[in-house]
Amino acid sequence: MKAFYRWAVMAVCACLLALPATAAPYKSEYKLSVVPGATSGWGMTGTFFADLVRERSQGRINIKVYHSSQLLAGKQTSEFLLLRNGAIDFALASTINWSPQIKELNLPALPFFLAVQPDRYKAMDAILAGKSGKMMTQAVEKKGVKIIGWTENGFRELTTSKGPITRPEDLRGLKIRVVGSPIFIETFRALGANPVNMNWSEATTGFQQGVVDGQENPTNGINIPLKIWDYHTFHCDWHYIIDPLMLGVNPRVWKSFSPEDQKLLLECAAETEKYGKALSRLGMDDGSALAYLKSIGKLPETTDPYAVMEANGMTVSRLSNEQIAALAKATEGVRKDWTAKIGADLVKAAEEDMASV
Ligand code: X2X
Repeated sequence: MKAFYRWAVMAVCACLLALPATAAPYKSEYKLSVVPGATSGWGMTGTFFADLVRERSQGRINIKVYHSSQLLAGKQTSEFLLLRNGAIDFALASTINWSPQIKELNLPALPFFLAVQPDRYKAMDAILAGKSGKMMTQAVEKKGVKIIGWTENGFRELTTSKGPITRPEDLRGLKIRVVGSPIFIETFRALGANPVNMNWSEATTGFQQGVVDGQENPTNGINIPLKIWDYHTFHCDWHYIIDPLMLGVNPRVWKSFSPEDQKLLLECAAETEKYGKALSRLGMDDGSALAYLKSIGKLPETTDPYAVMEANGMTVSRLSNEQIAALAKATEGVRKDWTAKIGADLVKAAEEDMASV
């Protein structure tokens, strides 16, 4: 009898070893994380990607978007770790929220680094297409998440309830809500403000209750969909940093897709890049965003963000180059300290990429 069992176990093992190595079956649902809500430009971009993938894969790859930090228990800076360990399959994520784990991702948050460029959108595109963009992608992949594309949440503009901001002096003593990432605290302290960390999931309540005097977020992506004018009536167009978005995938999930499906996902990511950038730049670039959204039949109702803000009672301060230069000067020390933390080679590569346009 014993011999029989031994034989049976060996036979089963042999059969298992002889089985062809088939790929793991696809999941019935892949979870994609997005920090803000479904009506934000970022949220719409996440939905665009998921819909496109479902359509092109004829339903084989079913990505469900979880907006409003639902998969993160409200803690946006834990997203990278949850994606890496597989609790989340995909994320359309801001460099800001992953920068506590990946120091290179602080590059786009270097204050006034892009704002002083002759064409700030071209500068961003040059970074993503150039050596510095590759260096950021590699830094993320080295830490354990696959990047399949980039897009954009937009340049982050300041909104406040206490009066127009055009000079560093105007910010003195103002309580400003910022994301829980150290470079933000240092930037706003350098400007004389009093920065307060708050997760986005709690920020709107904070604005409502007047816990803070201001905040910074992209105009088309967040401020307009949120109707920021309900809380803050002053908008300062200072373009002080940009918020690029990454399309990240858990590497084990990525490997489970067939080569054809990996190609399909990369193609969908490339279209998502164009869509997300156009949404964020609409009414603020040379007209390319408007033309693109028109061409794909996805033009929003309003195409002039400045008119929308003014129609809703906001005072919009569009800063001159001199005013931006004065604010940039006040944050010189932050750029210097953070260049060392980010890596001088990466900052230099970005400068070279921007100079190439
Ligand atoms: O928290 C923010 O301000 C937001 C929604 O823009 C980010 O997640 C970086």
